[in-house]
Amino acid sequence: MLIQTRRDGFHHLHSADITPPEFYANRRALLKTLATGVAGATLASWAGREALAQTVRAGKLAPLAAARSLLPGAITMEKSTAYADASSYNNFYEFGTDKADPAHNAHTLKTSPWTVEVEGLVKKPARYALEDLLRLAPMEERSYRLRCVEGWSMVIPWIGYSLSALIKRVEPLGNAKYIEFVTQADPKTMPFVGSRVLDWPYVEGLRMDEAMHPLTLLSFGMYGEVLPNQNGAPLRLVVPWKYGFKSAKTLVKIRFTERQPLTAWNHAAASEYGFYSNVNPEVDHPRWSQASERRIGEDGLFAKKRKTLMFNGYEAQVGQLYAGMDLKKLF
Ligand SMILES: Nc1nc2c(c(=O)[nH]1)N[C@H]1C(S)=C(S)[C@@H](COP(=O)(O)O)O[C@H]1N2
Ligand SMILES: [Mo]
Repeated sequence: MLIQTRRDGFHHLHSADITPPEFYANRRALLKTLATGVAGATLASWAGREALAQTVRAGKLAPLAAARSLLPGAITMEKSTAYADASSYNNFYEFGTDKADPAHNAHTLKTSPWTVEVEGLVKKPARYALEDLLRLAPMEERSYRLRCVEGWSMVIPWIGYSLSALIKRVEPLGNAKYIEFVTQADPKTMPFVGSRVLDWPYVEGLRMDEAMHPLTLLSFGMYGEVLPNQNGAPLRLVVPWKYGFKSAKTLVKIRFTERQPLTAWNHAAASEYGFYSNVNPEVDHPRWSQASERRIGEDGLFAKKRKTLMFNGYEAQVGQLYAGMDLKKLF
């Protein structure tokens, strides 16, 4: 969800601005909201998403077998978000900026044949067919919290394996310090590629030790099936301790670099989206607090917001990666 500002173009619209109507305790506030064009359109799209959610069900895509992960921290005890919500409330700007757009539009994405190029500072650069990536390591099911920078969260049972399995296979050179993740940008199948929302392709990056951390997941599926297009088919990154935008969808290239790569959101608004973007309730976004979050599915009138946890609750697993760093400066 975006708003346009005078200064530097488009930005995430905070979830406080897209609150569903039953959140409004009094009618006057609701009517006032309806009177403004942007919020009015948002309410309409929210109703549309509710209708859409009724039609999205698990059990339609190819099953993807996986063993429950034994990795410490990989399976939260929290209840999974309903499949209908996880697959109809999405950020995937290549298919539009409304939360319902990806579920409506992403059917045009052609995910087969698919190849992923691994290049840059590695001993064994290679072009992998999706089929070979699917066989590269045993599939695990991991239930991760996903915290969007906009102030909402979900719990999603992903299927995949640690990105480290692929990294080890291609043997990074000593001077490889970062990895850049490049995603698909095909204007023929992705209707919003070419719009000026972001510079395409959508690119992300991780420091090598972050990429090598076992929790960093290369994901091919969710809820026992292959990924729906709107969630990043045929493969995506999932980095559970970082804001959701670090988890790049629909990967086509993985490049090993010496310098910190430029990333799409940092490039669009450097003061709002840093390279690290670790979930941190103590560092507010310049335009809103990050101290709490709304869990999707807990949208009822009396639903309480949840407190956002440091590193999204993964501090025991990943805190060491950032020892000695000033997390306010390196946000
Ligand atoms: N290629 C691409 N990847 C992307 C995005 C995007 O717009 N394009 N949005 C990001 C954001 S902001 C979030 S919150 C997550 C949402 O993932 P989900 O829709 O599977 O919950 O995907 C991330 N990955
Ligand atoms: Mo996000």
